[in-house]
Amino acid sequence: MIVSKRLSEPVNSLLCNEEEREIHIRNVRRGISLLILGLLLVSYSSLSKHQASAVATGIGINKAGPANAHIGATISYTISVINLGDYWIRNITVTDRFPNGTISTWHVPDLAPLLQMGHQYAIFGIQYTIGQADVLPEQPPHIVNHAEVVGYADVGGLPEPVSAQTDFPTFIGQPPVAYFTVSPELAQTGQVVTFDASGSYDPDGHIVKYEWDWEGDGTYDFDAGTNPIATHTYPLDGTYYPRLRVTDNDGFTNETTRRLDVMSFAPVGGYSVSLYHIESPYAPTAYLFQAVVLAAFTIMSYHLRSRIILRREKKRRLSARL
Ligand SMILES: [Ca+2]
Repeated sequence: MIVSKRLSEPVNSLLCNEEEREIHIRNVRRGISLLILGLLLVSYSSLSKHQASAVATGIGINKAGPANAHIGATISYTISVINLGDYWIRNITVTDRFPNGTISTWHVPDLAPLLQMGHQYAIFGIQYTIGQADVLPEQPPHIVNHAEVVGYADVGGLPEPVSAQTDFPTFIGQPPVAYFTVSPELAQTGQVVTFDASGSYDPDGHIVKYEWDWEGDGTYDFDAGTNPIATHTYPLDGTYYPRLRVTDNDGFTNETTRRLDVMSFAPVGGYSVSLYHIESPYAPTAYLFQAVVLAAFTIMSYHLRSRIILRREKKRRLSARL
């Protein structure tokens, strides 16, 4: 209304003097400027309303993956692309990038026009082994997986570019180190064997769980909680490979195993002695043996052919043979 009123002023002032005429000319110019500005505003406003009401386009990208991982671990991410509008989206390219420059690209089929927004259309899975170079220097240490999708919404035959991107962080921790000792290292059947995992540690946290697999058969038999020391008795002789699994406060685990020989002692005249063959790094050219006695014997000498001679005060001889 203001614009139109000022426009009408010059028409009514044609008979004014020269000075008034210049003023009116300036008013005319100002009025025209305001008119143009007003038209621009009206055009912009109507255009915005048109876009909001009639053109519903858009594309989204979501990603899922592990929140925590450690260097050397192979992790999996999934990427889903979502049509946020009611139009076909064509010529779609999904690009996935890690900090070290590893890039994966997918060219995917058109996204169909959908009756409802937010429909998830495609899922891609990628596997990735984390390297030291991937870790960003910020604290806490993490890696970022960047994914983006670009395409064109087919709006009345006119391609309208659509795109979306996302950054997915995975925090990097260090796994614990599993270590334990066994006492005694050569056990008898029925003897209580003590397992001590106090030497286990976590470089960037602490251990929250110790688990034991007594036979090394892959099944963990005992959850010791936060107690690093446990005991077990083997009823049968044999060679076992007890296994320890430790879990740290980030949920990372580590395992280790060691050999344990459990022997039945054959009594020899009221005393007993056993001889064990221990794995040797020099085999088969050299071997290691260990003798275990159940009484207060003193090993006086070892004979060839894997034979040992034991002697007590009474000079009684015992021998064992492999
Ligand atoms: Ca840790």
